Amino acid sequence: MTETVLVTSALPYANGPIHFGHIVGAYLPADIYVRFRRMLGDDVHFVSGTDEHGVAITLKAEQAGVGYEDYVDRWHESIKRSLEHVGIEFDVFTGTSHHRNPFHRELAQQFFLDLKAQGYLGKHSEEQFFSEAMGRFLPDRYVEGTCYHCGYEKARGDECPHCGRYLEAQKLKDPRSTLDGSTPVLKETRHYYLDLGRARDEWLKDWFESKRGQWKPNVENFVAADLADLRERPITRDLPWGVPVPGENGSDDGEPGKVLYVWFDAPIGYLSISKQYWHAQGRPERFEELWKGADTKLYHFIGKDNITFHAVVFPSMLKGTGQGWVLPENVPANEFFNFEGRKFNTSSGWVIPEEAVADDPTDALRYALTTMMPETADSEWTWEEYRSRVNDDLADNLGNLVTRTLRFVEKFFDGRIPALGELSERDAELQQEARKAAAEVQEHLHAFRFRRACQAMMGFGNACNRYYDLEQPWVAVKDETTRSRAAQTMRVCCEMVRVLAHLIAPVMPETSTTLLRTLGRDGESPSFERLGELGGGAGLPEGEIVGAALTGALPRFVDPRGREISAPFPKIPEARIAAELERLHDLAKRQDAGTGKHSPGSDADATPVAADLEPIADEIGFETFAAVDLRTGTILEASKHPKADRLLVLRVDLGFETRTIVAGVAASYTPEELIGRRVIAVVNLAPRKLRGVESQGMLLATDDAEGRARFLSPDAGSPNGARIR
Ligand code: B3M
Ligand code: ZN
Repeated sequence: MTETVLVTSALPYANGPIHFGHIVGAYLPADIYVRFRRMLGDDVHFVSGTDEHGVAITLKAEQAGVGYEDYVDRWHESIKRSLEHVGIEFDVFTGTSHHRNPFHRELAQQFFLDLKAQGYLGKHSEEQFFSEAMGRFLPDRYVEGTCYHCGYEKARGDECPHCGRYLEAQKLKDPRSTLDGSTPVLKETRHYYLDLGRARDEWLKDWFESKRGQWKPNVENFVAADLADLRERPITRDLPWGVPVPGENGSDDGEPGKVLYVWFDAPIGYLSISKQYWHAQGRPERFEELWKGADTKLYHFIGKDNITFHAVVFPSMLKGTGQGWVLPENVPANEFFNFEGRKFNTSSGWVIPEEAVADDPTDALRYALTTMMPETADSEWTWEEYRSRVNDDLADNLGNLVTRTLRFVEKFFDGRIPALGELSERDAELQQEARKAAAEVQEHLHAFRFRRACQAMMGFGNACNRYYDLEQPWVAVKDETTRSRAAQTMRVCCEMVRVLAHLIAPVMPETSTTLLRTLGRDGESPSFERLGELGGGAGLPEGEIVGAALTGALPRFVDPRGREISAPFPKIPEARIAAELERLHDLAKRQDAGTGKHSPGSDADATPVAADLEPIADEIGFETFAAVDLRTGTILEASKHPKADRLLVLRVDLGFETRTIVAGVAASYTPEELIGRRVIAVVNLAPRKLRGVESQGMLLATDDAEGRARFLSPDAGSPNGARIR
């Protein structure tokens, strides 16, 4: 019986590039699952898009000096391209900001109003840190102070990295804002709260119990722990960017200056993106048919850090509206994926560079990533493992079978598929293997065991190669009396290549298509139906020319970029891996030096490299650079800011005048040591008040390995006021 299936992949934040850690967590498994369910004939709808709200995006756009919409647009495009590069094919991929998806705001507001009408929303005031310098509330994680558990001085408002405890920001000692260095004040603000406790008591716990044993153990354990300690959660924020809190009539001014918390609106994005799609298709009714369908099965593919929101909070929202939205059937979350022993980290460059794999077949990447997937525990990408999977599994196993079969048929049988004769015992055994593999692959994919599914595919490839070796067709073909046996062997091998082409389709869709085309089965849709049946209506037609779609005397393969290659999966040479490892080794050395960590063999005298290398900013024209007026100067006076511990007030001689400049360097320099210090100042920046003192410029500085500010100085000889160019 076919099913209606909704598959979602976590909406990536539109504030940075996506790397293989994300891909292997939530996108590749979803894409494989979608392709698999389609092979079964199910009606599948695959949705994702970018998550474009939240405080991080708001701040980053402001820091970059770009409008919120422009900022998210840039990352939206970049993320979309990266996902396409690994062959992730969504039905729809848009996002949650209003200009990209006009359905989102309204639907998120409707959720809010429905939850409110059902009595799920409370509203009350609490004190929150507020930066007077910036005129805005500070999210907990942007407040730093001394931990009230362990005394660690750089604890964050939401947790202490030293003792690992969760903190209540309001209780931090000596709080300071990490955004502007000011000492924040506590200020009252009113927010809406989602009553998760009520959801748990009324149905959530029972619902979860009913899922026990069906979800992955890593997910079940996580949710069980969440349910033990479930309280109300604030779902609004004081921010200028997001979905405005709606008024009763659905207007945008329910609470001026407040928006819905990003984790409230983001999962609604799955629905609003789908709604947008069906409207564009001219079938708007399809949206609710799917998302309220009694028989719809909903699957959320996510990484482990998103479990609570998808398995506890979002279901509570869906059900709490009383609108009959479908609840998730399963939340097959993955664990974390690392890269050569460390966390993926885009800003420090600890990622697999795109150019390092740009020439590899997409399917080689997809396959290798799938075999390394962090399905039940954290796992990692290593270059050695990648090389083994490509060389051993794809080149020596799958590729070898395909190449030698096609070449043999080409050479000895005019490239035509030989007739099918009586099955020998060995033929029948292999046929059994094919049926078994088909059953196993399906079983594993159904249970989200993607790694095991790959093993079953390759296990079958091995069985085929063994068959070929035992049959020795190269001997049989030489003798007239056994030539028909060689023909039968080749017929069986061709049939098995076809079986493999179907089995690998969810993981390696391009290769599947190429193989089917090679066997003259252009356009055959991958399926598990009657796999293993040979000839007749199910198998290959006799006399069909293999390699027909390909060129040259011997079968050739064409890679995704249209280049001819001699085998479907070229081997990765050892030297390539060595080069990648060397690059990482150097990077690790520099990073460890930068963070003051001792690494064996590191050169103590070498200039430390920034621990958190920032990516290079977008290219600018010379005019943009020239528009910044930089001058040399000398600090004449320095004193503490009367109201902000982080700030120093400096008087700087700029040759043409002396200016007051406020700098957030009190943690890095004493006022005394700065007097007489040569500096470089930006002199055409609009003046800005910092905690009541007007700053008439900015001094150039960078950070040292400990994160302390270091001023830049001109070489001796340049008078104050000289222009820097
Ligand atoms: N954007 C967090 C993340 O990218 C968040 C997921 C939203 S899914 C609705 O990990
Ligand atoms: Zn602590």
